[in-house]
Amino acid sequence: MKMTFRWYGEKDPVTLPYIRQIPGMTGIVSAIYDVPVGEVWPRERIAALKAQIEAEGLSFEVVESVPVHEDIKLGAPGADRLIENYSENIRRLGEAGVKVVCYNFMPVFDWLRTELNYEWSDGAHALSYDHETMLELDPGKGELSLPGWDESYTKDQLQELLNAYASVDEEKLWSHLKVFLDKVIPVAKSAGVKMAIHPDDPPWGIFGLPRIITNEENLNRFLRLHDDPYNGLTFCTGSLGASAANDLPTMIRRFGGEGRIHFAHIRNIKRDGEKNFVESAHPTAYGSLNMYEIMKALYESGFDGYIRPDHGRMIWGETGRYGYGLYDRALGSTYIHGLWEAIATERKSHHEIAN
Ligand SMILES: [Mn+2]
Repeated sequence: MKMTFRWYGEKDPVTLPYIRQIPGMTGIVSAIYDVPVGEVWPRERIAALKAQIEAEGLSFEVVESVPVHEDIKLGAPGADRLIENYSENIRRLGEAGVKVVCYNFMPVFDWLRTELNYEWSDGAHALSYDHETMLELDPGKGELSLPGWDESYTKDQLQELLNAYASVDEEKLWSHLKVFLDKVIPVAKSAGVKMAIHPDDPPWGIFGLPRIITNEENLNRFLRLHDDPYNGLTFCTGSLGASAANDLPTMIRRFGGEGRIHFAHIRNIKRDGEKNFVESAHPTAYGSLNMYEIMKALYESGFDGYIRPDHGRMIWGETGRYGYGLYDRALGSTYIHGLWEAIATERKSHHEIAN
């Protein structure tokens, strides 16, 4: 297990010197954020990012994300050229020493919440999702008012995109994903870069948009689409855990046991009913997920990939990027580290006794 931390570059109020002070922190997860989706990242920009991170004594081996252009997901004309650009990015990242690339295949929105400042009883703030409220925010119905998204698209752009997806159902999205994987995975393999798809967040379809990376059956279908170790998963506990039907430890043992989990996002959520949840503090007691069982399943499946504390709450007066403050993610990292140390120590002493 290699502990990492997501960093959004120069504009991130959380600085690299602070991140390096988190106990056990070894690496940074980042990306080139200002090159438009679909274009190739300049080699010198990748090299500069790497140098900046390594100057702080941290490694740069995980990229999150290399975003997939909507035309690839739509199977639109021009998808071939965009997939070639995507492949070129993977080649360049491999040359720079990147080992894992996280990406997702969610149409239009890569995460959805109804509130960015839900207040917990202790005064901490977190992101939350209420399904009834989400349905009322349907951007196809009227004004665009989606928290976190109303500045990313104009109303017209969004309507155009939603119209384009009207003819893309789940099966079409699967077939476009296969086209993408069949071209990109061989490139990734020769570049030494493991591809790790992020599950859909939340793991169900919304506004008529198809979502397919959602549950055990679909993760298995995804891995068989292009059955190669370089075609793997980012196992995001908060995303998959939003659905109570997902048995996370069982899924980790199954796919991790096959060596297909390359990156883990560890966070907890508190479910309330079938499709409502609030992001919680990381420890088991605060949410609906058993973090000890999750970490034990990762350990026992032989997980040796990258891990990061996923979203944290905003605490201690911190302000900044929703879900990505320093303090609560640092607490999460230390908690995850503690679980791992305890599990590893217990397993090793059992092993010594047995031998
Ligand atoms: Mn995640």
